[in-house]
Amino acid sequence: MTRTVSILMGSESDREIAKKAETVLEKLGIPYETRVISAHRNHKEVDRYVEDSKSDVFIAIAGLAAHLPGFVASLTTKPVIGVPVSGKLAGLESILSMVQMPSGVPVGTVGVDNGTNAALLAAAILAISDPATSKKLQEYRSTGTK
Ligand code: RP5
Repeated sequence: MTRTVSILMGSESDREIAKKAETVLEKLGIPYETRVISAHRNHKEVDRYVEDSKSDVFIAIAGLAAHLPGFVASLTTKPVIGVPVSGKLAGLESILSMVQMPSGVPVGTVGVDNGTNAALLAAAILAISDPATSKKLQEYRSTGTK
């Protein structure tokens, strides 16, 4: 069965971070789809998207009062990886919104603007049940590529 990843971002302004994740997933041959979808502006759309999605892992990229990762996590028990985006407080506001999710609704959080690590973590999750992805991930990591 093909495993897929959804890359969600709160705004078009987050696109460069999403591209970092896309680049890694492409190198690892992991199918993905990317959407601009805001927890603040289109929450019903986010709800529908997550409900209907066949993706195995969600990467949610957001800055400022970054509710997207937490909202996605509230809608699914699949893994949600949050990527804080550098904003008014250098991304501290968004990193805290992800790291400080209440117990019971986790968002696995990577560093500020680190779409690369989000994709590598998503790949690591998929690799648990997919030997081909595991092999590609080991090769990628062994090259030291950032
Ligand atoms: C968040 O607010 C987005 O994820 C983005 O990082 C930030 C700024 O959004 P825009 O004002 O550029 O739409 O919702």
